[in-house]
Amino acid sequence: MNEGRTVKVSKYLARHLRHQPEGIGLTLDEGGWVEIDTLIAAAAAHGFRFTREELDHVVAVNDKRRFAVEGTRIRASQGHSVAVDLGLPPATPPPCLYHGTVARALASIRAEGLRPMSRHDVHLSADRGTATRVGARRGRPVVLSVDAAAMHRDGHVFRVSANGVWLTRAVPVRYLRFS
Ligand code: HQG
Repeated sequence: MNEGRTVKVSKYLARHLRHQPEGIGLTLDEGGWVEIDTLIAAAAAHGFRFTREELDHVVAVNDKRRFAVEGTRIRASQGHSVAVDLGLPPATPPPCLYHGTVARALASIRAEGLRPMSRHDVHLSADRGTATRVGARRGRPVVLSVDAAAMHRDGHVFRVSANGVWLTRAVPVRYLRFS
């Protein structure tokens, strides 16, 4: 399976497992899971064919381990805009987490802190490098530091996805460092 095909199948899976399952007539269960056979059949019925072997390859080689397979089912590990409950337990974050963004978002972030925008949660990274890559998707990256220790102490709930993304509902501006 070549790189282009892998990316194409991965993007298709991300779109339908996170954002638009109904676009191909799929219903995710409340944990975000769907039967792999059902997914493959729904995609084929809507003009996009891939095999179980291709799906397994995409899941295995995905750079961010975006997808989790459990038995006969698959789900996206994070990043949803549709309502799902990933069932992740609250976790204690490292003292400092990072968020990658771009300069044009800063005025609004300074005013209202980090918000989940179209997703469920604000996505935070444990290392600067990952946050830099996240920000770079939108332009020249700006990395903000989050005082996760103080947030945790103050009762804000953190969870960590199966692929190591730290999730929290919002980050009030007092916990952000902009330098
Ligand atoms: C910004 C990718 C204005 C925020 C990545 C970001 C990640 C605000 C954008 C995952 C704001 C939301 C998520 C505020 C936040 N005012 N802008 N108050 N609060 N923003 O895509 O974190 O490749 O929903 O800085 O690797 O960029 O899809 O979030 O620029 O893990 O697997 O609003 O998506 O993963 O954008 O990325 P997103 P994100 P995948």
